[in-house]
Amino acid sequence: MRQLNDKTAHEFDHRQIADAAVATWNEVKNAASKISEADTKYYCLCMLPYPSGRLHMGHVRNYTIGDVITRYQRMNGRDVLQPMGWDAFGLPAENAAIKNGVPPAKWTYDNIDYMRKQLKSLGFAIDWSREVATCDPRYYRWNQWLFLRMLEKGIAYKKTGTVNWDPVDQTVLANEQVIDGRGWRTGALVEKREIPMYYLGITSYADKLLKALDHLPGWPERVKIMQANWIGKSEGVEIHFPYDRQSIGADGALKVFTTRADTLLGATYVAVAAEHPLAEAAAARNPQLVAFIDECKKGGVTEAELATQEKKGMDTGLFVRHPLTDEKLPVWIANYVLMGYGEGAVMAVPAHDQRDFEFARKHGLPLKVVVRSEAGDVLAADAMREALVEHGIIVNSGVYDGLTTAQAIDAVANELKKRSLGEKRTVFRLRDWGISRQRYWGCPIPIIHCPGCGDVPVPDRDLPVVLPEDLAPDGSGNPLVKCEAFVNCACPTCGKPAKRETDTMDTFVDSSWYYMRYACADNDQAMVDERVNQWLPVDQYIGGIEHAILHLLYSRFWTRVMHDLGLVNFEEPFTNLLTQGMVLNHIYFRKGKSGGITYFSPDDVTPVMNEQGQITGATHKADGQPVEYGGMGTMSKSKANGVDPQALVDKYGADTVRLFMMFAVPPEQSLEWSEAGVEGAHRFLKRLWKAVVDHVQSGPAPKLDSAMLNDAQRELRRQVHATIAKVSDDIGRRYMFNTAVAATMELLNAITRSDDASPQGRAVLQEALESIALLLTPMAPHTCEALWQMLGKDGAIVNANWPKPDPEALVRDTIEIVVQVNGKLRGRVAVAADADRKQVEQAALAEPNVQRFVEGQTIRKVIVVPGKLVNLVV
Ligand code: ANZ
Ligand code: ZN
Repeated sequence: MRQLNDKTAHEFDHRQIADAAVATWNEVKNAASKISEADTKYYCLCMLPYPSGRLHMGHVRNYTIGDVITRYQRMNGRDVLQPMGWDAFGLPAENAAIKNGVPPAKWTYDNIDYMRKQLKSLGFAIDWSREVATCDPRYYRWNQWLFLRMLEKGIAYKKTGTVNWDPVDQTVLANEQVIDGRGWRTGALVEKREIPMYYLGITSYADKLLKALDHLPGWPERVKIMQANWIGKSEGVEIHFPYDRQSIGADGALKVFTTRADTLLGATYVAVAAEHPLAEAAAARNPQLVAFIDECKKGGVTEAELATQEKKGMDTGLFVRHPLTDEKLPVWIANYVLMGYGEGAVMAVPAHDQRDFEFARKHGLPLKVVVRSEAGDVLAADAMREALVEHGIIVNSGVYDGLTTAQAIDAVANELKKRSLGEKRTVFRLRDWGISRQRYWGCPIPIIHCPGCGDVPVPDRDLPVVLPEDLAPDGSGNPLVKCEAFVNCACPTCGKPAKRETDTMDTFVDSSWYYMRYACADNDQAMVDERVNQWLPVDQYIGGIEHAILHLLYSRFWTRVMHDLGLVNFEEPFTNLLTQGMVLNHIYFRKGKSGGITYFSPDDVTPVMNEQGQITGATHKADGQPVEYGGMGTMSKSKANGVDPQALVDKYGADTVRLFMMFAVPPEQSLEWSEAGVEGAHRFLKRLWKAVVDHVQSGPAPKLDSAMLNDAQRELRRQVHATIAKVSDDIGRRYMFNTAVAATMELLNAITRSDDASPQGRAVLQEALESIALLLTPMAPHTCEALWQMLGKDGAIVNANWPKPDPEALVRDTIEIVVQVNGKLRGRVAVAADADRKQVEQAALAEPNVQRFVEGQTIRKVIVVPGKLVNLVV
């Protein structure tokens, strides 16, 4: 055990305290994770950081929450695993390389070294022996291996996909590199390009992923809703519109998907996506259409862009036939129809669909009203100012008139089925997961392109396909393409010269299973082993809400694939999920003459407040000129309102920072940064420190004898045990770390108020201070380690047992309760004044005379009059 020196024993010197605590923890191997019996394991996982260079406050908050839970569970006797790793591939490393010429590998590994040190300085009980970096070939080898297994099963496949193309830099851009439709570096208008890419068939798991959400009670409701919406299950009808032979010149039918088959008789045209085969067929005969289709293909590919763009369209001159009336309907190309959803074609019902309505009005297409609202009249098409989209009663539709929307959908679907022109169908909004990225700093896709054999999977024995680490991108595309040593290889099948795939995998692949690898990080023979089944699923996962959809959905999918391949025995990776809130700070800015905005750090301005103490503006410290106040917002570099955790750790020590984070608000809420709050946390630790120093100065306390306590001593002891009960519940069950800290603060107030130097007074105080130290260990472990030593305790506090409330100490006062059996007085019992029904009932049944009267009988009813009597009816 590392001893504190004399000086430390009197002053609260956070550096010395931390050094001594860390030395102690290293000796007792506090963070080591070993599984003994499966039923005591507890896997506490925080989302792994991207090694951007320095920790930010969001990391500190995330990892402090994880560490509090970890330490609490360990003190409660669980075999805890808390690992850490690095989500180390990705674009920022390439951007840094473009800026400084440093290869992404060096930049990344340097950052990892620095951030690892930072994490260690925060005192997290991380088992570093399991560290994983996703850019390490020993890790990504298994991405490649599983990709090949998916390829064998047909879960991974190749098809053409659309990417953003920067025509000036001649490179593919990630979505986040497209700003207002232009390349981030060149400002050139971005084009869409079709290139071959690899996809993972997540859509074939869509239904399972959706249904299983109902069996994740430990997940926040809003995350489950976001996932369900993303999966986007839609039940509707597929309808076939036979081709008009004369105009199209071929047999066949245009398929559409609709959720409103009840409006079929209101369809006045059909619309297809620009990429639809019918659009292409029409364009072959009409150069104007070619130009229009090209125009549609320009612009971004994100959904937000598609939703907001102007509704453009063009008539193809082709017709299809209405499946029920045989009427001729024109085929239009419309930019609001997505190729990737349903059939890439819609039956347009302008009277009842808003997009169709806007489109029809713009292009002079007719409206047919076929639904009226339940209470209302049939609307006149010409007078309509927007579509009537609500469900209602069918009109102007012959045999379907008078049916409700739901009834008509069924009737129309039946009729279409009879005619073989359609049937009910379920479609998902979820798309297959395109994993090809035309980027250097990622996991190589293990495929070799051979002129003779085609696309040949790299044989397992040749894995990993190692990414050369000495390349530095310069902005003009993927440097792998120019790296002959990487590209040129022999075909594994025929041995002739061939070329390696230069696309790398989406970094979401890396984060889809890293949490499994921690359990078996040292296995260089297999992706996973039995230890994964022992530790997993993760008992508590903690991370930001920004990962609510993609990361969690991909991880759930990846886990199911591994389950179906027989690699793991669980289907869902994360049993409980906690999404912590953001860390916010004040935003200050000035608008420039040309409209540009300059942000200022809160450190560089003096706020101006109104009478209510609210900030209304500020002045800049340097020039004294006014600065505008933008309210509270997420800490970010772009808003200049970040606070560097390192500066705070250096100034106040890790425990202060940890304690402030936990004390300010419950973990799911956003946390408003407050320097005053940090100082408050610091003062509290100093007060606690002083209370212990004062106490131990009079030598060891005598042994506590609860029978000897006076009223005041009993009351303080009661508060100690009530605090133990509350903090245990707050940390262990409710995750209300803020009220847990508040309860220990109140207890410290009670301690400092009592000034009892009698032997039993000091004994109670000793117990109280030991308890506070134990209860605060999860939040402020360094300080509590020192306090434990000062209080004369053996062993490391981080390995001590979590305290249990003494029920006897909790009894506030006893009162006498009358016990009746069938209304007759049979005894009196003493119970705690605050005893609940159950306790009162139990005390009554334990009374010997009462027992004689109820013996051998079933108690049919128990009537409790609180504070007065119990009547047992037999
Ligand atoms: C006719 C209709 C009439 C529609 C009506 C709606 C209202 P959800 O619920 O999201 O699944 N749709 C189908 N495929 C499309 C595509 N590829 N691109 C754009 N829109 C498409 O939406 C299903 C509805 O979205 C379908 O029902 C179709 O329009 C449209 F009064 O068909 B509806
Ligand atoms: Zn070959």
